[in-house]
Amino acid sequence: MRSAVRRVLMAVVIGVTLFGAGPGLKAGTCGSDSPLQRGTTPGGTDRMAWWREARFGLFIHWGLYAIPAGEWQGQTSHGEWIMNTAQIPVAQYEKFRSRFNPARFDAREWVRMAKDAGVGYIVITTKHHDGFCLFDSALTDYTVMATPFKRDIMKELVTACREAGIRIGWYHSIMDWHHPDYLPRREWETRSTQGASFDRYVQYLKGQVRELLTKYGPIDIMWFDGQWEGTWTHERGLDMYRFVRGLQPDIIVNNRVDKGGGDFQLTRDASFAGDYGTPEQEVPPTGLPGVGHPSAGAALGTPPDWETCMTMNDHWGYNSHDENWKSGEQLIRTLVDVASKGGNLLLNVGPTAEGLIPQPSIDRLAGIGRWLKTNGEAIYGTSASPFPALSWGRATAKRMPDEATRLYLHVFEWPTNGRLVVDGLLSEATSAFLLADPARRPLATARDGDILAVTVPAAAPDPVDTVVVVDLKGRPDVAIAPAISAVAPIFVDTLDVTIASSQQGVELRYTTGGTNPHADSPLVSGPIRLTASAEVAARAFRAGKAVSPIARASFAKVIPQHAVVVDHIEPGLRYEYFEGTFDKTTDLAKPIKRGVVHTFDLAPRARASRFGFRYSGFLKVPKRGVYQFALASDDGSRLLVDGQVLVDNDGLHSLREKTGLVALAPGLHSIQVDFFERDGGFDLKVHWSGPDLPRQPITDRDLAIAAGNVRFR
Ligand code: FHN
Repeated sequence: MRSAVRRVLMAVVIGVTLFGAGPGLKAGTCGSDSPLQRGTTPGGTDRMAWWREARFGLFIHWGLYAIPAGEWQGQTSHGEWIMNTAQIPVAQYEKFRSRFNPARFDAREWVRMAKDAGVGYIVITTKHHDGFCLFDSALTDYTVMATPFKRDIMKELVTACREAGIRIGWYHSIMDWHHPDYLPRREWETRSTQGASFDRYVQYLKGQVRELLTKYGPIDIMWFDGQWEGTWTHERGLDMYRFVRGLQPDIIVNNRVDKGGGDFQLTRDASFAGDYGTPEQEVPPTGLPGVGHPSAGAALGTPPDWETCMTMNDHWGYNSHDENWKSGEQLIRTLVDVASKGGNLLLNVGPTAEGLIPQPSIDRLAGIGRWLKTNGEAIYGTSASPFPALSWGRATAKRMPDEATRLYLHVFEWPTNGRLVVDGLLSEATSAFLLADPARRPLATARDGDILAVTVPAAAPDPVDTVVVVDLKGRPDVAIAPAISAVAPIFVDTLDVTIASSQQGVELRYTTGGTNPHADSPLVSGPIRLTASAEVAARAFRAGKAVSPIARASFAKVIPQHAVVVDHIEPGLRYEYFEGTFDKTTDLAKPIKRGVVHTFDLAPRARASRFGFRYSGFLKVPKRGVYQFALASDDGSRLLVDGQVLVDNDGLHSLREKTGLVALAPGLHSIQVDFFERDGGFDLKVHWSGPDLPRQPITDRDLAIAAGNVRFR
């Protein structure tokens, strides 16, 4: 396909919302069929307030899998997935039930340990993917009540939590490898799916959620998981969120109730249910839309709430061979890193079959508790750092009375010259001291241009993280490059570019030819309309003096790709179906079946794993303009428009979305999507958005196949 100028960009567009994010969740009271609420109770108070105050939770993965403790037939790398990873048939795995007798389980001891560690809430597995329930359920005998232990562990734990003033959350897996109605079966399984009804399974799932939210008093969190398989849908997620909130309106629900998890398992947009995002085993970097320092938040609205969950070694469930423990120092710094970006840390322990928390976990929790005993003020109830980054550590912050701000400077790398340099801090410091100093003896501060220097002791009082407190007059005034944003970095006619900054009381000045803005450059007084390609630069000024770094962004005017002429079209999308063990879509070679579907539909597959599709046809582009294509898949996928790869989401991975931008003329453009699934969950979603086209799935009304000759203009 020729075109004079063709710009196809693989853009992960940071910091902008392209063409709108679809219908958001509407505020309103919560009931089974009423609109959803996000973050507030029916009375309008902020349900998340206690959760943000807590900042630190304890995750507990416990169940029958603690009995094999990671080992099966000589393999010692299993964890809570052992039933699946060791391919243990249901009938054989069920036998662990008669061996589950954690005689040394003591709920009060667990809660005391959590409280001493400085934990504000506990989230425990009521049922993991293996389907075994640690609570007394009337809906199945696959519970702890049918074991020699015969005690309702959830009841004992929730009682101990309430006595100790610790909040409690239920982890509950949507995916269930035991229930006969759950689909899909594991690939290696031989159980028939004859008569299985996923709808009936969802009734069972909701019935147990009802038990968990009506038999144990007020519960603070529902932590869903196992949402990624194709049988669980966005519609079911919305319904479950409403159902849970209808049972306990003040409860908070994580985003794995629905399918909206995007990069870092943060919720892609407000059309998905869930009160907070759930990054796993990683901490999102700053700079993601709404995540991290206020400049992102300020420009994009309130940063979303999120919580990183993390293991202390390499397994969630107990593995007796896993000695790869993170150090106490690493865990403390991870907690600080998460808090400095505005998130919570949910740190995991995997108790043994006897009901004991492993000693290395106990030791690490105790060490975190000792650090928090001295420095908890710098974590609990804090907000994200006002700095994009600090070379020597992290920062957290708190609003103080009379609009003052308390900064907590977490120093990991102690200065050797006794001078802690805070670069870019323009605010006036009113005082400084070491948080660990009971006498709060003042530390001297000095300003040197954009730098605030604090005189500190020669040696770090705490080599893991010494907290230096700096009190500021007013809100933090930090030299942060302005945010330059637009709906896309390419355009066909005109483009409105927005320049914003979280700094108060500044003039934003800009250039469009790439030169450095100066005090006499044009003033930003609203969106800047581009009619030609431009290198935009922006900087903040106060009384003629530059008070921020320079921000830069490029925007390209492009010529839309021509449409093709097809003599005769029919509705639909051609597909080729493949079976095999693939690592990437380019492995799709010999199709075993062909046909026509209405849209990107996996239904023609003959099995639930090791299969692939190639879809091809024509897309009816309604208007001239820039279009964004969003391709979400588990496992790999690629999307081509007019024969060019526009989105490459290939390889083995869990559900994730990538996007691409392209300028198109109105009319028919060839579209191809390649997809493969290896094992486990699978899903494929193709969305697009463009001029007067908010984000939506590509459906049969947008697609066609050629029934006649295709001619390129
Ligand atoms: O498959 C589970 C896994 O076993 C564990 O429970 C983690 C914890 O967040 N969640 C799923 C993996 O994403």
